[in-house]
Amino acid sequence: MIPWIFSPLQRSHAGGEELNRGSIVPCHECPERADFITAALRDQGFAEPLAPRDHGEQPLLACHDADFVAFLKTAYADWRASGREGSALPFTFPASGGMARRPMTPQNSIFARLGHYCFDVGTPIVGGTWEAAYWSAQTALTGADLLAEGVPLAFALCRPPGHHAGRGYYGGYCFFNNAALAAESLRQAGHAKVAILDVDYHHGNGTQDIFWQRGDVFYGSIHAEPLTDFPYFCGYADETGAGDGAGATLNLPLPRGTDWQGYQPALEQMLAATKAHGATALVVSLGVDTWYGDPISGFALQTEDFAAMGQHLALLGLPTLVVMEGGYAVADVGKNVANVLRGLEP
Ligand code: OKP
Ligand code: ZN
Repeated sequence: MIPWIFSPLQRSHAGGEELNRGSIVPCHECPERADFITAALRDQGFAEPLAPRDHGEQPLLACHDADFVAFLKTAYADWRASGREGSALPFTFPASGGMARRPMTPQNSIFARLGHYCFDVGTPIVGGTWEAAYWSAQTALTGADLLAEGVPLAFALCRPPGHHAGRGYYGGYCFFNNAALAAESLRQAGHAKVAILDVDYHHGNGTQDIFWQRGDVFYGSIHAEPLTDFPYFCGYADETGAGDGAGATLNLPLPRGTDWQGYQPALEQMLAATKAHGATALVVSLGVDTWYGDPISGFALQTEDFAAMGQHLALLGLPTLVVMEGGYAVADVGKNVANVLRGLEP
C-alpha cells in the first residue's frame, strides 16, 4: 500500500483566467485536477489520503526568501486594498536589459510588487492562493517525513505545483517549490545526498535555481526544448550547475513529438547520472503533461508508458517521494499518475 498525502484546503486556489501564448483562457491548473487524481487512486485500490502535518512557515524559508513568503501571504489582500477585484496578475516586468530591480517597499504599487516577484502572466493569485500553496508545501514536507520514518515510497499530491518557483519568485502555476522543500527536509533528516528527478514536460527552472550551486542535491530534468516551450529561457543541455554544484544539474531537453522510444534513453541517462552522484533518497517531480493528449504540451507518451517510467525509476532502489507537478488533460491525469506509482512499487 503506497501512502499518499493531500488536503482539501489545496483546492482553495482557483484562478479563473490566464494569459497563455497570447490568448486569455480558463486556467489549466484547476482544483479538479486533484479530484480526478483522487478518484483514479481510489479506483486503483489506494487507501484514503493522509492529511498533511502542519510544519509552520519556518521550513519554507529553507528554499524561499522571507520577503517573498511575506509578499505571497498578503498579496491578495493588498490587491483588494488597492481597489481591485478578480485575480491578481502582473502586467509589467523589469526587463533584463537594464531596468533596475530595486527591493520592493510597502509604498510600491501592487503592480510593481507582482511584477517583481512573478515571471509570467499565467499565474493568478486569488483569495485562496496562500492557503492552497501553503498546504501543498506541507503535503510535500509530510511526504519527506514519511520517508525519514522509513516508508520506502510515498506520494505527495501537491497542487498547486512547485517546480517553477524559485527562492524569490513564482510563476508557471507554482508558488512554493514543493519538491525542493521535500529534498531539503530529507537533507536535514540525515541524507547527505538527495536527487530530484523532474519528469514534467516543462523544465523546472525554480528547482534548478535553488540548487544551482549545491552539490548535495542533484537536479535532473527531461523536458521539452526551451527553444519551443515554456519556460523558454532555461533548461538547455549546457546548464550543469556552478561552484559546489558544478555537474550536479543535468538537463536533457527533447523535441516536441517525443514518444517513449525517444524518452526511455534519456531516462536511462538520467538514472545513470543519479547513481554516479550517490544520492540516498529520491524526490520525483512528476508531471504527466508528457501524455500525448495534454492540451498545452507536445510529447507523445501513452498511458502504459507511465508504468514503464515508474519501473525505470524503481531501479535506483532508493526511498522515493513522488511529488505532483503538472498534467492538464484533467480527466486523464489520474490513470497516468497511478501507473507511475504502480510501476515504482517493488
Ligand atoms: C506548469 B508545469 C505556454 C505558456 C504555458 C505555463 C505553463 C506552466 C506549466 N504554453 N503557461 O510545469 O506543468
Ligand atoms: Zn509542466
